[in-house]
This record gives sequence, structure tokens and C-alpha cells, in this order.
Amino acid sequence: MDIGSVELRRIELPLVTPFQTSFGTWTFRDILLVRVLATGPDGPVEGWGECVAGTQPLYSSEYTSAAEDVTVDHLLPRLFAARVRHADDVAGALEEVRGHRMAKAAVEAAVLDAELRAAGRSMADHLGATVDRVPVGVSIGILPTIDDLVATAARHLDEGYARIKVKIKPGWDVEPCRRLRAELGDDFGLQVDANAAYGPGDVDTLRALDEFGLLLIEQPYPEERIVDNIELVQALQTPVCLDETIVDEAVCDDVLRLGAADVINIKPGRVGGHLAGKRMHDACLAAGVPVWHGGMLETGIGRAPNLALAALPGFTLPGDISAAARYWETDVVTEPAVLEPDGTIRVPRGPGIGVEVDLDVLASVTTTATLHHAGFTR
Ligand code: OSB
Ligand code: MG
Repeated sequence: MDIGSVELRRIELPLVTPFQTSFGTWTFRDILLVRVLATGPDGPVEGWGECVAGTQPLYSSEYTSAAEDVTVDHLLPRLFAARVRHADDVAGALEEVRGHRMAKAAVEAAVLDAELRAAGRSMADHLGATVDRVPVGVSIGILPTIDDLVATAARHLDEGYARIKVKIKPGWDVEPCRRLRAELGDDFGLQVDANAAYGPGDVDTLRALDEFGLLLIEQPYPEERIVDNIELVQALQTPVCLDETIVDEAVCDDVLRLGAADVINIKPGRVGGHLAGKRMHDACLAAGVPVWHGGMLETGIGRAPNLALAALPGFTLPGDISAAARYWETDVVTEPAVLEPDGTIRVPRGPGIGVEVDLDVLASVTTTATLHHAGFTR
């Protein structure tokens, strides 16, 4: 496969409901899409990748404009100069650029999609998926009142979701969990995500969550606090899961060796791509540490390859991969993800990411599009 050019497209898509976390509120997504235009053995082929960075650097240091900037000035010139033909070679070609893993992941995803489409092979097969459907949950943001939270969780359980995740922050933690268990019972999976809002001085509050039988508590402490996390693993009955801290395979390896987490959240964007995500899954499986697939409020373009990865055998907990309708009025793909009655979503099995981009919808939400030719490397 020969990469001729790469289109970078910014789209703006309103969320059906605002999503509030301990670090801020998202009312829309401002997303960078990467479209690789290539020539395969049977003619022209294209591939799509979605960058999961947020508009502002609040979840991590990456943000959409920085991702676009680094892609134009530093990633695409290296991709073109190395004459990359296979997704396996993308990470190596971009390696000398530090960080920017969400931007790199989007480039790799687009190359991989194009390569697999050219070969008529699905992402699920390529990554080693072992199931056709994956159990999924819903991540519920911080809401104005606990009554709102209980009603929203009840609605999602009625829809069939396999578990509920609740965003927490100091002052919105123990009572919301108590009310959810009191009003909706004990026989559904419940977990919480702090997005780094606590510190070692909050251990008593976090220990108070032990009584609710949570599946896990996600990222209680800031990204860099690995030793504090080791102590927290010892102090809590609730399994401790890391998201933001796991920035790449090396950190994941350290966390596994140190016993700094009971569970690992895998987001391909955060760790530099689906190929790194697969290797991380393999490492966690070998270490006997459960993993689950995180989410970044993706469109169908980002969700499809995530479903393929989440179909690997180590993903034993339901993923943050909800149906398209939980995020968007109109998704940008022609086969938006739907929830099956048993709380699962089907893994796309067509070539590449297995879903088609709806170019008309996409055009209606595009804010900018730029084309970058392989022949014009600087
Ligand atoms: O921490 O898991 C997170 C969304 C944006 C940024 C960070 C996170 C999230 C979610 C949403 O929890 C999960 C989803 O895509 O449904
Ligand atoms: Mg998280």
C-alpha cells in the first residue's frame, strides 16, 4: 500500500447531554479525524482514524489543536519521509517525537484501517478478537442532583447496560453511591471514576466507598502519583484501577511490577494506538491483571476499532463503549453502534474498522479540512 496523501478534518458534534467530570464539562466534541488516501493492490483505498484528545488539556496534556499542529508539522512529515506502507511501521517512524500519543494513535489507526481494507481483512481478526459481541456499560457524568443520577442510572439499566460507572469528585462520592445502592439494589455492576480528583489525605473518604461493593475505583489520584497508589491498593477493599497514569506500555509494566493497580483501563488513544493497546492487553493477561476498555466519547469512527480490541480475551469487565445514541443525535458512520438486549454491542466484522463513514453527515459537521501530500515533505 502506497500512502499518497492524508486529509486532516476537524469536526464539531454536540453531545446529547452535557458530560461533567471532576475536571470540567463537555457539551460537544471538537474532534480531529485522520483520513489516509492510499493505493492498494486493487486500486485506491482510504482509512480513517479518530483522535480522542479533548478541546482543552484537562483530562491529560493533549488537546485537539495541539494534536492537529503536531500531526501537520511533525508526524506527517516523518510518516511520508519513512515511506510507511504498513501500520506496524507507524509507531517506529514517529517514535522520536515525544508524547502526543493521541495524535500518533489517530495516524496509526487510519493507516491500519486503509491497510486492512486493502487486504479485505477486519480489525477484529487482525487484533485477535475471540468474541462477536462485547459487554458494555455507561459512564454517567456528575449531575445537578442525586435524584437525577438515580433516574439516569435506572434508565440505562432498563435499556440493558451491563454496568454503571459514576463520575465522582470530593463532595459527590459516598452519598451518590449510597443512594444508588439503596434505590436500585446490589445486583448490578457499579464503579466510580475520580479522574485524579483525590489525594492521599482522602483515604478515609475512599475507604467509605468499600461498603458499596464497587467493581473498581478508577484513577483516584493524579497521573504521576504511583507510590501513593501502591499504598491505596493496600488500604482499600475496592479494586483500584488506573486510567490517566497508564500513558504507555512502559508505565503499565512498572505499575504491574509494583502492584500499583488491581485493574487496568486500556484506551488506545492514551497509549499510542490499538497495536500498543493490544500488547498492553497481552502483558496484563500474562500478569493476571484484569483489563477493560475505556472510552473518550468517540464517534462511530473511533468506537468501531475499540469494539474490535475489546473483543480480546483479557477484557473481562464491561467497556466504556456505549451505543451511539448515548452520545449523538446523528453519528458520522452509516452503521451506528446499537445496544443488544443482553447489554452487549456487536463487534464490526467488515474490512478495516468495519463501518462506513457517512460523508454527507461528516460534511455537515466539518469545521476545517486540510490535505497533506506525501510528495511535498519538508
Ligand atoms: O476518564 O474515562 C474517562 C470521557 C472523556 C474523558 C475521560 C473519560 C471519559 C469517560 C467517558 O468516562 C466514557 C465514554 O466514552 O463513554
Ligand atoms: Mg477514566
